[in-house]
Amino acid sequence: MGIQFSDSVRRCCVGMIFLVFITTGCQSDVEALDVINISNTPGRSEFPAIAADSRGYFYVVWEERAPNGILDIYISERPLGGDWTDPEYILEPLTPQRQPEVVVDNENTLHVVGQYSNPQGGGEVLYTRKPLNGDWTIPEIIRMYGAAARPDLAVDNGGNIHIVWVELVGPWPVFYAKKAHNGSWSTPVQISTDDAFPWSSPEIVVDLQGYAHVVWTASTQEPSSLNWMTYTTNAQGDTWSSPTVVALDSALGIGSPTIAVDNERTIHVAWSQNRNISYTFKFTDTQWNAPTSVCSNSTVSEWPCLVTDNAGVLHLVWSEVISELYYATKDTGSDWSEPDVYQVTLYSMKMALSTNTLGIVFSTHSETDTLLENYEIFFVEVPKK
Ligand SMILES: [Ca+2]
Ligand SMILES: [Ca+2]
Repeated sequence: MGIQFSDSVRRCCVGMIFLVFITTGCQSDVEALDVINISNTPGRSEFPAIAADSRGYFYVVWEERAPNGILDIYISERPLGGDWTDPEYILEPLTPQRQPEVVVDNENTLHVVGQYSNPQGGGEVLYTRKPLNGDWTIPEIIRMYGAAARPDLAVDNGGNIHIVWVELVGPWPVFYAKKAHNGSWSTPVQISTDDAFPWSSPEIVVDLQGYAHVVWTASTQEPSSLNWMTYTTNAQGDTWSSPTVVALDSALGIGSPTIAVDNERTIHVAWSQNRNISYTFKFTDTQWNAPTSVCSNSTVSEWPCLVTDNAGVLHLVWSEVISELYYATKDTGSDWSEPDVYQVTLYSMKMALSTNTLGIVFSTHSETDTLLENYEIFFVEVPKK
């Protein structure tokens, strides 16, 4: 009996060693990161977004619920080699404002969108911009059904602003509108179909020619276990293509879509599926390639963020079991690199690429907040590979 017991223990240990080997298959050395609390406010700080300008500044906006209940969009910025500024609100008294997004154009003008609730309680998209060394402009309001939510924006090389958002009515249509540089807003157009009920907020990028590319996750409105990634573009002569399916999952497993487009107009998409991060791409005039897994392991990989740089290199970060940040790159024609691994507890995140670093923001409660009410905005910086 004793010998059999030892044998089974030995088999078990060999199995465990093998399992450890498997589960750490895409890992390298783990490095610690400085986690900076850039909000430090008594209110609940959530929904951060980040952008970087050509001077190496990072800008972070977020939704701040002050102790008096007022919801406002706050901003903090950090010059290259400097410290974060004290948070300040962008606009008052046009509140409540929620769910901000920020981009920087090639003149280093900041552009911000958010969701604004008008005095009648209707949801509208709010837009404002701030030229370098200037002030925020009087906000412009884009209104459709009074149920706007989760806007996203992108700016092209010509300074045109492209926005997408969801109206929470009927089949939750996804809308797009464009503002010409120093011009006015176009009439919003619906870019979703009625049978593709959006699950996630739409994500938009623009290419060098100024065309927009949009993804979101969708399902049918009827109870079903099927969900999919939807893509559409206006790259065919300003008319929007019928949304196409990038990837499908039979157990509602697709989430967190993230999209990038490079200077060759190749469109890249990543998302979370079956505890892993999936990736695929297409050229402007071809179909989507079959999705591949960026880094297959048994642990939970989620919240991917994808950007491309001017050299066409893809930079992808994601969270591994919440406690680690993985960072992989992909050069044109190559496979994904072995990920760099950083020890940091983070949740749903946003990322911006600066000259030599990635800036990453996320929201969670502070360590001293035992009631889990005072959420803060945290920033970490990772050397660019
Ligand atoms: Ca706070
Ligand atoms: Ca995994």
